[in-house]
Amino acid sequence: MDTLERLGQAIMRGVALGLNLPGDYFRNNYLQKPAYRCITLNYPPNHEDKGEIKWGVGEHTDYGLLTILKQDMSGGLQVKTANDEWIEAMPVDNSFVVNIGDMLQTATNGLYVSTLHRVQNKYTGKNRFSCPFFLDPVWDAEIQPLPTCYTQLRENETKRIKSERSSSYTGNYGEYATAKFSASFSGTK
Ligand SMILES: O=C(O)CCC(=O)C(=O)O
Repeated sequence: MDTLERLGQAIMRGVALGLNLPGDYFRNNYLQKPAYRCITLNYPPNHEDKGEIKWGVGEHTDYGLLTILKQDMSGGLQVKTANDEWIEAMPVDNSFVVNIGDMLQTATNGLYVSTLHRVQNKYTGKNRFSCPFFLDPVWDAEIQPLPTCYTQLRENETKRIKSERSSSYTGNYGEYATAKFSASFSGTK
């Protein structure tokens, strides 16, 4: 966990510098005590049932700043491009996938887009395992556009940013995460 947190902080340092902010900006403002979580996911083999595709996890974005994902070599992770096309994020041995989360989209005023993704374990006939590490802001962080991002809302933003989700959201991260969690799991017991 400590190593992954250090990796996440290092990536966020690069993000800050790329946004013309001091390298320690995220560490000092959002990640003093990050709310990180690491979970292990097991996807049973997935076959089409009467022509209906069964998703191991349906399309969604992650709540926080970054997700650092270790997947096994099964394949099946798909991400949506800016052209609204689903593409396979095929596993590369000894590597991580890094997904942008909703809070980084909000903080950059839509300059960086949170990654819509989904999983279908359909290639190997065996269980698929993955291990995402979610690097989220401190629970009470106020999330709003960064000082260097007020005017950076790009004209070529994708439709999905304009229409939904978090780029219009400002407020407390904990409230956002709780509301999104409740909406995702409403109706479940
Ligand atoms: O298992 C995967 O590859 C993706 C897991 C996932 O949906 C997530 O990290 O939010």
